[in-house]
Amino acid sequence: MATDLLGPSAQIPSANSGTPLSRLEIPGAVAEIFASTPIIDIHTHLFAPAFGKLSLWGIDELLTYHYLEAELFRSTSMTPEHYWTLSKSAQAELIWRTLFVENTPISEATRGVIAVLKAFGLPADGNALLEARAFFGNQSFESHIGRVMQLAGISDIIMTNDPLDPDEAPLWLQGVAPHSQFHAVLRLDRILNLWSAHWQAVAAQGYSVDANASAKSISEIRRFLADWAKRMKPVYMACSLPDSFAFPSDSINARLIADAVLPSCRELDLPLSLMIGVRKQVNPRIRLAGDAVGRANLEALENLCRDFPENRFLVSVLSRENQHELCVYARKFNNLMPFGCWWFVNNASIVEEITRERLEMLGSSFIPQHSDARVLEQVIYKWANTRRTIAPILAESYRLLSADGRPVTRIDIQRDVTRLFRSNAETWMDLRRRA
Ligand code: FIX
Ligand code: ZN
Repeated sequence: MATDLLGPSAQIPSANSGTPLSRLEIPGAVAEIFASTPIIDIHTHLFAPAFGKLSLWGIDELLTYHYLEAELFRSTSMTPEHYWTLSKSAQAELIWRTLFVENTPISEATRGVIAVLKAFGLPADGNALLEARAFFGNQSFESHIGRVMQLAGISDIIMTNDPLDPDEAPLWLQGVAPHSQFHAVLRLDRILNLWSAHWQAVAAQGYSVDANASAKSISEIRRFLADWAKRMKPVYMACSLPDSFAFPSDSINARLIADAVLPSCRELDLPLSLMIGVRKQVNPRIRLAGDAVGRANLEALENLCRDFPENRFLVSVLSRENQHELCVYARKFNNLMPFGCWWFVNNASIVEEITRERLEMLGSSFIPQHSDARVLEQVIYKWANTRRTIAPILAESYRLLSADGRPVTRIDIQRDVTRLFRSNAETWMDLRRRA
């Protein structure tokens, strides 16, 4: 298993893998190959063990996930203000009682917790919380990570790392031991979206920048990015952008992207990941759960891909209405890689729709999914859901290909699954960047 995970992603075809599959054999072959191909999870909010308490895991963290907090506030009379005064364990107990006992856990996020309990052979009835706490309390995090990644069928976890985060940045400045399966990403939201609130934090790290992001600031930000790239060895730079994102424009955000971030990405040979369409904090009372979605004008992306052909753009869009446009733009620009069904579109009914049109329009030249996991064990259900939802859609593509006159073999299926969930990512980002 280890060599498969780390070596080139090509799999050794078995004896009969070149034999054409019958229409009835295709779904089983797809499900089997999908289950046995380790996935590279290209976007998460997980941390390697070296980041200590930043790494969230265990039942209380699973229950207080912001997806569940959003659902809690629809089913409880408790105010958010009161909820935030509770301890983590009291919050978890309220969510368990409200969403898993007093109501049936049928939403995608509540079903996820049930699936995690099942994966560890834990009960899911009313008293499950105590038993789950005892179970997770007995795990050593290091070995637990290995088991969770095995259960999820993933080989690599790509983190989200913020050089201005007050808890995380000091750890990097002290020096963080690398981990072979966790890869860093240089996340730039505070710099690109909240410059007025965070330029002083950049200055405090020793870079002479100013509130207007003047020309001097631009070269200093490039120095900042180069220093952090040396420190983190990121596999890409990233930023989420609002639905109002416009490019080109004379906003600080657009200027920093054009004059600092894109040149640095070219110099460092790193893709830039743009996650477009979030409306931050439409309801700040519920904190992380308070973000929403808006349809973006993707002409900004068109301009970026056309005007910066030397840059690679890894893009995910939050609005359902933007998905088709993203697919079409990917047919126009080969420096654009669509990835994932992000956040509010990460529900089976919409993942089906998005994945079907991407297969029809892009073949296997996209990255279908990422987990966006914030709590370690979430990768178990998020990837089980992805395999369950996408395998039949892939199988349908092969049934149609076979019906159209070209037989399909296990070799075909293995090559496509490997490309979709491994080599597209490996080609776009150098996962073994340790020099
Ligand atoms: O910007 C992002 O990376 C988003 O994924 C997060 O901000 C969001 O809170 C989330 O967890 C979505 O699943
Ligand atoms: Zn995310």
